[in-house]
Amino acid sequence: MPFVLPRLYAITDARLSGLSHAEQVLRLAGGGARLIQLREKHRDAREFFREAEAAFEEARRAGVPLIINDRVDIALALGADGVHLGQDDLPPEAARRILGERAVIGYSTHNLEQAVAAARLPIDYLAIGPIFQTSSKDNSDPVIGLDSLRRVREAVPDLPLVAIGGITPQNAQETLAAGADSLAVISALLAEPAEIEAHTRAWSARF
Ligand code: 3NM
Repeated sequence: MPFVLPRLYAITDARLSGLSHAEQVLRLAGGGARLIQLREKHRDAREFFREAEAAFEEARRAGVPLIINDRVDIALALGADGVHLGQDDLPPEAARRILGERAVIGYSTHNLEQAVAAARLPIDYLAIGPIFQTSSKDNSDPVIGLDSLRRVREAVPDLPLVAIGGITPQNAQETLAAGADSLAVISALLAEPAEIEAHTRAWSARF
């Protein structure tokens, strides 16, 4: 059975929010998030693992699936629901061998060619971006825009598709209309830490 993505795909960012991953999970889940990815680009494996353990506990308590960005080892050690891989991480085939059939494996792509190639991989969903300008990713790939998103949707009709990069309440509707099944969001949820729950609730209610 294909993995069904919720409309909102929340991603943590400890630098932007100034909060632990566990606290972000608590607030995002409190606002109704139905899927959360832990993304940590600045800590070593030991520190990230410790944080991820605490965050996983919160996610389990809230009944929200948790996906680990980049780190197959941490996903496996935690027993997390899955992993999200970039173009420079372990290949999805290897992650599948390690994590097994039941794990959710997502994969980042940044242009049509990568997205088409990804359709042959053992993945559960495809991410494409950045759709719009973003300041949440270092060395981000060129912005691809909604037209490219439409082309990816046409070329890869059968894989669940996550749009990422610069998605806000203002452009969310047109991003869904261009073919995204789900919207991955960092700053529009986390930039005001005191409002994470309220913003997540507003997104969840609207989409
Ligand atoms: N990946 P925001 S863009 C983590 O293009 C990430 O693959 C991207 O954050 C990609 O919602 C991005 O703040 C940052 O723009 C998304």
